[in-house]
Amino acid sequence: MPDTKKVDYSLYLVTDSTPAILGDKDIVKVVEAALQGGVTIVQYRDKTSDTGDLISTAKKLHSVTQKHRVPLLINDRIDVALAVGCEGVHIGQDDIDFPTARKLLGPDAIIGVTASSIEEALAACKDGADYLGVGTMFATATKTNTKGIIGTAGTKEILGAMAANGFGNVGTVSIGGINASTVQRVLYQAAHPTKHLDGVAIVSAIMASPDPKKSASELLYLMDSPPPFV
Ligand code: TZP
Ligand code: MG
Repeated sequence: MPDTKKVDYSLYLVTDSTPAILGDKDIVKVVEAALQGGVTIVQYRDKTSDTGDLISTAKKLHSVTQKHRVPLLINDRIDVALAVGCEGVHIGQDDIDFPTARKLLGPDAIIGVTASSIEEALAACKDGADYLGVGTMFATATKTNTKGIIGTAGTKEILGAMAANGFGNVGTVSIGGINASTVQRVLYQAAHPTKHLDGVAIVSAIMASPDPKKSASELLYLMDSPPPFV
């Protein structure tokens, strides 16, 4: 990855627009508060809105992320990322293939891929993914159609395989069930001696919080503190 693409993955916010998580709050206000609390990268993930609404919301989100000098990625939708001119996309195993995404978005875009196994992780690294969303860490109500719950042990194996195959420089964020009660355990237990996680991806612990700014800053504080059981 070129140096110009240095990205801080440490506190990676994934949005959710469903009433169960967002309630009747304004997504842009929640994301802005989370940015004030220290979120370092944002993924706009919205599985239900039509293309016009996706583009209009993504444009609003992009103006707040730009203000905070934080990248905005779009889940699944290359077309939306291109329309908005944001920094990249996140794609799953069943979405557009990586080479096509890279061709459409160009070398400077940040492209992340979900990986649930060593095979998926290494394939995405070989394709040239900038980072991997590794998971699902723990079962979560936010996404029930997850392929596999891999826990800290599965995550550690993926990190070790990445480093062993020369992909230690590819970013990694863990996703699924990560909140203030689990974040320290995730970072500590999933760390492989040759590669540790670059960050954690969070949906409900920030998007559903009554105080997203406080929740984000608490998560960052916990990430910087050693777990109490060490
Ligand atoms: N992919 C795997 S788990 C997940 C996604 C998008 C949702 C994680 O949500 P939460 O609320 O942080 O557990
Ligand atoms: Mg997807």
